[in-house]
Amino acid sequence: MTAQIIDGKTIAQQVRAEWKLRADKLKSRGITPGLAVIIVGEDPASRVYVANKVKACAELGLHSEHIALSADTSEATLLAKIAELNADPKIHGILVQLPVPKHIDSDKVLNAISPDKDVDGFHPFNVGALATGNMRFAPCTPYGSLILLQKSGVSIEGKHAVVVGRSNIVGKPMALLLLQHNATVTICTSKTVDLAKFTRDADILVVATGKPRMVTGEMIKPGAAVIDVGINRLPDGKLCGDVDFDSAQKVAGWITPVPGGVGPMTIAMLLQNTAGGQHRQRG
Ligand code: NAP
Ligand code: LUD
Repeated sequence: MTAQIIDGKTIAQQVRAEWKLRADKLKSRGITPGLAVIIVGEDPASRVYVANKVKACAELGLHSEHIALSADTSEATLLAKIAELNADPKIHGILVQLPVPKHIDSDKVLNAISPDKDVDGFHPFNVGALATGNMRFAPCTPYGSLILLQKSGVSIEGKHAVVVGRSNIVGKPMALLLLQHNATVTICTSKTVDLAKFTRDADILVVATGKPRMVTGEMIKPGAAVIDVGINRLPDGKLCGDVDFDSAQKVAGWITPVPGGVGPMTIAMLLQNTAGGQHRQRG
């Protein structure tokens, strides 16, 4: 079997085109959704992602503010900036790109963003809403991964979904979204004993570990849908996922490539959360 490649770039483009139409309609009613993206420090990958987010906003005709703060910015300065944006009526979405430098407490920062402008879906209020089945803003990367499965015709209900990784930004919200769609969900971590026993039983396998090519074809159930969230830069400068694409694609039924899989969806879902969530500030 050779897997069907899930083309994240094309699907992200479709999502963006749908939201362009809706953003145009909002504009004709005098509403321009606005996103503020804050980056602290000089991490090259983060800079690329943030620049792409701001560019994507412009393409949709959204208002955006790109706030680049130096790596030595104090936590207090960052919190003051967030407070200012919370009160700014032009801004409907606020995102602080992670990671932030070590001297800043990321939980404190995420808690400071108004839950009504939390387009990343990382505020505990929105995390709780997702966990109780009352989704408001879903985190962009897992939400985008869910859309990839749905748009590829992968059925979720009653299927065994295995999520490898339990981070707050990917693994945990991914598991909650799959559960919400009636999958039977298993979450694996670095402490899981005999990982392959679980991955081999997965109809849907989502891998978000940050370990280059750690899931190989022999760990995958024939015909499974494999979502590779990982983005790793190899010494030769090339990107690779957490799944060994070459061996996995011979076994899987569907698979996302890296690049061109989940990454572009993260940005598309951010646009959706910004344009689709703007009503939360208009009462
Ligand atoms: P993270 O915070 O480092 O979490 C990694 C998770 O993987 C942890 O829960 C860890 O378990 C688990 N893990 C590590 N090694 C493992 C192993 N050998 N077996 C089983 N589980 C293992 O990473 P993250 O933020 O979730 O990101 C994961 C990957 O996705 C990274 O490559 C990142 O660059 C990428 N990413 C991509 C996007 C995108 O838009 N495409 C967005 C976000 C992240 P413990 O909890 O036990 O330590
Ligand atoms: N922090 C994210 N930190 C890192 N890949 C992203 C990402 C686009 N607050 C906050 O944006 O959602 C976030 N919110 N994240 N990430 C990772 C994570 C954050 C990662 C990849 C891409 C966003 C992306 O466009 C392209 C692809 O996979 O095809 C490749 C881009 C390249 O480097 O060539």
